[in-house]
Amino acid sequence: MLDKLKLEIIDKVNDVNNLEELKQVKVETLGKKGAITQLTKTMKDKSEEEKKTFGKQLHELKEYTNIILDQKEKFLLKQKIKADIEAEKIDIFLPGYEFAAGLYHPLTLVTKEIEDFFSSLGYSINEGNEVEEDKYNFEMLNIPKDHPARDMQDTFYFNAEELLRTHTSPVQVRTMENNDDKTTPVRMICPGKVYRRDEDDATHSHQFMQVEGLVVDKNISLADLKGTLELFAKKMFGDNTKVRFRPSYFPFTEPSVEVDLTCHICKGKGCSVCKNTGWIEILGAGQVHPNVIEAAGYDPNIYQGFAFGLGIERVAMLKYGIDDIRHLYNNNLGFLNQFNKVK
Ligand code: 2U9
Repeated sequence: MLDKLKLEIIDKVNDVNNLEELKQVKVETLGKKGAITQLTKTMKDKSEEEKKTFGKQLHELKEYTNIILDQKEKFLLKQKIKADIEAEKIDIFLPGYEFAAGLYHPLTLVTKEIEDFFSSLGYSINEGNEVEEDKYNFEMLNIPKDHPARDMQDTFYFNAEELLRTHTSPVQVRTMENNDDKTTPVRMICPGKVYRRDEDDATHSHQFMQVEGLVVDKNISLADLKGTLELFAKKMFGDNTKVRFRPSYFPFTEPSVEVDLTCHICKGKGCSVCKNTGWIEILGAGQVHPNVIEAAGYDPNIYQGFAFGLGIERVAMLKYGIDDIRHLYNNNLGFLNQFNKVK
């Protein structure tokens, strides 16, 4: 009788496919109402002789059942862990997520290119404050209080003395002023934001960026300025670019020039970008006015200099063919993503 039960238990354990089913078999055999437990309860009705033999066999069956249930449980557990691992398997060959690496704003690209060029000539790059004093923004640049040149740079004033700088020139004035010995040569550029009370349109903005440069030393002439700007033009707009100087006026330079480059689109033949002239005006420049050299504490009889200035937006617009300055300030990613995509 116990042999039959043993075979039944073996069959059941063999048929089990998972831990749930195994638990059920345990209940059916060794549980309170399980087959083996029920048989144990019949012991009390047996004779002493039967109790000995039957009891021994029943005990052996119970031990045996415990062992095969245990073995099966271990087997099923192993199988489950294996299946779990299979299900969780990470495919290391799946392509990863692409992170946007970020990219430079076109104004930053142009600024960096200008900085790289002038650094290579030994210029330092100086930054100043956007809030300036009338003294540094105008007076020390040979633009006294009643000077008509102030009208050309309609200004945001905080009060009679403080303003938003209208050009980066005060950075150069301060650099010269800070050179205590007044004999140290100056070779610097200053990129940065400037402010003028302009009406905004396709080519004007009340806030824009400039790079100005200044060289002060002995024996500096307009020839040095011309050579420097010629090299600069070729670097920014290509090796065949030519430079043309026209007389102009700035209070802080004398003589002053406006600098045109051959049009990089039509190579000088004439097109809509250069308004059929073949030339594009891009820089202002000149020999630093002796009054400015003197105001900063240098001796104008010994030291001369040249200075130049350009609008970064204008260079970016020409270089990249941008038709409205406002595109540069709108933070439209469709526009910005077109520049120097970093992968
Ligand atoms: C010092 C002495 C001289 C800086 C100069 C210009 C000519 C010039 C304009 C170009 C386009 C400004 O952005 S723009 O509107 N700049 O034409 N700037 S010379 O001259 C200096 C500066 C500092 C001490």
